Amino acid sequence: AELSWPHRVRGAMVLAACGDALGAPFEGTDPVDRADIDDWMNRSTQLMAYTDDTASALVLADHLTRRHGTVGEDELADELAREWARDPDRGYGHGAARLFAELAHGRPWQRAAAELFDGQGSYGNGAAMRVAPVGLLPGLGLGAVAGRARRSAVVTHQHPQAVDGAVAQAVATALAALSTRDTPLDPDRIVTPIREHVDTAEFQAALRRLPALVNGGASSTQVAGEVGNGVSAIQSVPAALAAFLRHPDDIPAAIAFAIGMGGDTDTIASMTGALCGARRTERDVPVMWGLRLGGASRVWTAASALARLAQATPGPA
Ligand code: F2R
Ligand code: MG
Ligand code: MG
Ligand code: MG
Repeated sequence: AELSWPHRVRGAMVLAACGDALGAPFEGTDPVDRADIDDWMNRSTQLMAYTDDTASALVLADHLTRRHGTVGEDELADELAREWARDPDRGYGHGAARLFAELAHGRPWQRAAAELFDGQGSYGNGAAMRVAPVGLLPGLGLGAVAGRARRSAVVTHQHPQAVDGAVAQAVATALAALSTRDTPLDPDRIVTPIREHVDTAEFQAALRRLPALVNGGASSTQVAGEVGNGVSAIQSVPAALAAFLRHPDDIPAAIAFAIGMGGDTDTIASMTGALCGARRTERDVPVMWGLRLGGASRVWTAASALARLAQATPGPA
């Protein structure tokens, strides 16, 4: 029988944090050393630290819990900036750090976020890397998930591809959480509904090639070569989705695949972790990863509160 919904919420939150912490030492490395990844993932007993990805996902999870699943842009901008100010050394992007410093000085998010990168707005994956909690409350449907993802994104990321990245990752998380464990996943049946919710032609195109790549058994290196492994949303979000679709029911294999791509490894592994955890639940997360995760109790507390909300709101049982 399917495990109940709250287990999937805790699975996604905990595995997103573990993916972040497992990928962090390799961030910016390309190519990565497979033996080093294997040692760090499967043999090390060292403490591991989560980064900005998890710090901001926890802010969003707490935000949703407090607001019964809704997103309030002004409040969220303030909460993200306060988390950055409290703990600025978690490896934030340069644009993100500059933005949060401005928000902390009282500048409105609308203007500060729009002015980043010469007025283009950030196309980084910062809105996608924190968005999983939105996808874990799919009771009102995928359209509502997409809308909340958009609202949660624009407070920091105004480039349309960054917003699409958040929408795609949130909808993917919802679909993973709604999927039946151990029943083979058809990549087309995941990617098609995600494509219905993204706006830009560029993001559409980046997603369109995933099913063929995944069905063709592409390696980590091949996916990175085709899709990219960089800090932009348009590369890293499809990369994480590919890692999940290649190994939807094997958590260590999916995380190794994600880190094996190189590049933005903490973020790709974290987004992969959210998807795998939403499908598999927290019971399938390797116990040693949870023991090694610094700040695990903060993750568990936020995840459990969100899980209680998920159970209390409409949606799958
Ligand atoms: N920032 C990092 N990693 C590198 C530094 C960490 C280092 N290891 C350390 O020890 O401190 N990781 C984190 O940042 C990514 C999320 O980034 P976010 O939140 O989107 O930030 P930002 O600054 O807005 O965008 C990231 C970079 O993308 C480039 N960029 C974005 N928009 C651009 C545009 N319109 N034009 C040109 N470039 C643009 C810039 O280089 C930004 O700095 C995650 O990987 C997270 O783990
Ligand atoms: Mg990070
Ligand atoms: Mg509002
Ligand atoms: Mg990163």
